[in-house]
Amino acid sequence: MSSRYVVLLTLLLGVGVSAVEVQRPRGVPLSKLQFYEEGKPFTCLDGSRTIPFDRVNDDYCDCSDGSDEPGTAACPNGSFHCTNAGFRPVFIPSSRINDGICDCCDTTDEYNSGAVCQNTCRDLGRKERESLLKLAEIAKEGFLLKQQLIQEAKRGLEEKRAKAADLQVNKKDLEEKVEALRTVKEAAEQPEKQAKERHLKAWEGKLRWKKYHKLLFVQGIALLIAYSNTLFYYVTNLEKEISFDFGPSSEFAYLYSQCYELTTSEYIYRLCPFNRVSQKPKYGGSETNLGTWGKWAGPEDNIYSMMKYEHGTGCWQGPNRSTTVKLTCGKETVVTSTSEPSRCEYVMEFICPAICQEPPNLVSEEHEHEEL
Ligand SMILES: [Ca+2]
Ligand SMILES: [Ca+2]
Repeated sequence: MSSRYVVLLTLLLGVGVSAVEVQRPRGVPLSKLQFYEEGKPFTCLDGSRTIPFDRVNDDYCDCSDGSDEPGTAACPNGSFHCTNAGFRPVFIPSSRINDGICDCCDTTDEYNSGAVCQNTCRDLGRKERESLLKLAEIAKEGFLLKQQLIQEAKRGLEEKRAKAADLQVNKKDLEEKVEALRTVKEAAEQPEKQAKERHLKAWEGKLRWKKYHKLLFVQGIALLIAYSNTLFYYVTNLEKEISFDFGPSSEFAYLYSQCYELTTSEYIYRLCPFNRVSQKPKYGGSETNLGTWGKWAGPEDNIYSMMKYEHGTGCWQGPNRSTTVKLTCGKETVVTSTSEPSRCEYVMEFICPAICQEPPNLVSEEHEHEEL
């Protein structure tokens, strides 16, 4: 069938192809048009043989790769190209040509089956553009939020680093003092024991306490030791926090020490980023650990797109529970779904602005008639 006929048929059927239709054999994409020269012998695209041009689309399979029948169902391995002007071009297996089911949104696969197909390409294209624009809008707002998060994280972490460095100095100093006092305290608690250390002798010598003085002194030291333990704990936590990988610009730092919940019909899931994931039955029952913070686990080119939480509560006769958290861009920070695609391995979808990338300019990306 000549390409001229295809165009004529299309016009007669009134499917309204408004784009400039390049004449070509049915089912051939523009990118392969050069191999189908009207009137010249055709060489199968795999090079296996050369045939006269009138055997292209003659409904008889001549090429082993199916390339002589791009527009009929004659070859079992052929593929048909729908131009789908207004939407996305697509290849379908040639067995779907004239099978009575509308596969191409431009209706071109059903040219001889009697099936009544509506051209839905423009509608689909419009919907796709609308949803892309919407996504771009979200990405844009998310990306702006991310810039704020980066600024805040920078300030926060700088403060914390300075504080940690400061406390580190105090900690050393305090450690020494506490150590000395501990010895004094122990000695004071055992007055009958002969003091052996020099500084202890000095203390004992200077202060001839009565019993209750001694008691007060011991309690005071105990308090001081408790205080310094709290301080050590605080410093250790602070150091732990600033040692986390919060992303290239610390954009994920705001998630630290936060928790996000998702309630399903049965469970309450809880994600505490950089800490742990858990699951608790909605109507009472104990919590199950679905994994503690392991690492960033996205693909090499986007490593911050996934988090891995490992070594959760063991499954009966199975592995320890673990959770993969998939991050997608959005204005809010929220867990949107959880699932258990394979036993004891959970997947959590998590939206947060920190993962947003600078959105591309969509206006320059309109490609209604792009060909594959
Ligand atoms: Ca043929
Ligand atoms: Ca079809």
